[in-house]
Amino acid sequence: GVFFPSDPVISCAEKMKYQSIVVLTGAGISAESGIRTFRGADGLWENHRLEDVATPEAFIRDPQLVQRFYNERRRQLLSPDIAPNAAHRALAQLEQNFPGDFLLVTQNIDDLHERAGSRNLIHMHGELLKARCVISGELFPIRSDLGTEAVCDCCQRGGTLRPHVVWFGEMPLEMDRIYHTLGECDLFISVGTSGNVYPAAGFVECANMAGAHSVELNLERSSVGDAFAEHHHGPASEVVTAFVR
Ligand code: BJW
Repeated sequence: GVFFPSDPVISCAEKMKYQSIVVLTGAGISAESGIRTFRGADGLWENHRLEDVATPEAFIRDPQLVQRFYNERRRQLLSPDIAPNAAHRALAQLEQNFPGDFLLVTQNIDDLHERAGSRNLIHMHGELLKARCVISGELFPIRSDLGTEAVCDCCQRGGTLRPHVVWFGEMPLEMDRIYHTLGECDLFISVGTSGNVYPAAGFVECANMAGAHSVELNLERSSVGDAFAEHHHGPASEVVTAFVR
């Protein structure tokens, strides 16, 4: 339906009626910051489908290709023209002002939520600015190119560092904590995700089963749009800002 940004959907009084909010975000929230989404018209990278670079099989087959994909995205994320937008800031503000429990679960591997000031945040698909040793599991900050020959600080061996991201077929991170919080939330808000990738696409059903009110904020209706009780369609910078005002 038509959404008037002047309607304060979660007004101060509204906010008080909820005790526990879970917000799920996807690539759409970072689109207006200049970071490409995955399944948009320009969703290909060097003519490779996402499924050809974001899998453990791809990393075994062609580690250079996969490292290049993430090195390029790391370079872009750290370029001076990339910054959080109004939607990231609005969620950080909501967290700060909300008196109850607040958890932000992002599928994004960028750090724009942190830069906007979000605190209680789970990166369920990992973080672009970290590398992980496949032997020890130890994490290392990485702000430049990761090479296939990089030597790991913990085991002093080459070739053990991989991007700290969750590929298809791998278990997303901190799922116990996410499901536990979903089971107790009374408001679930989904922002900028197409609803094509599980388990995140199923979170709305968990929230519904817990009796929560569910709201979809996205450019368009997502693949799991029917599961939401309330929808506001438009660019995240507008709909999120208006919703949490
Ligand atoms: C805007 C906007 C603006 C644009 N404002 N909005 C159940 C059924 C079927 C399959 C499965 C299932 N359960 C598991 C699977 C398999 C698989 C899966 O889901 N496959 C599907 C493709 C069918 N899932 C997995 O493998 C997951 N693991 C798992 O389930 O483990 C369990 C297990 C493991 C082992 C044994 C047994 C069980 C892992 C999924 C990992 C996903 N990884 C990626 C890559 C991460 C690293 C990287 O970034 O490179 O994560 S894939 C990619 O998709 C990335 C994203 O986080 C994820 C979601 O994408 P997102 O955020 O929704 O982006 P888009 O582009 O799709 O959508 C953007 C939306 O924004 C659109 O709607 C736009 O309209 C909108 N938009 N501009 C507001 N300005």
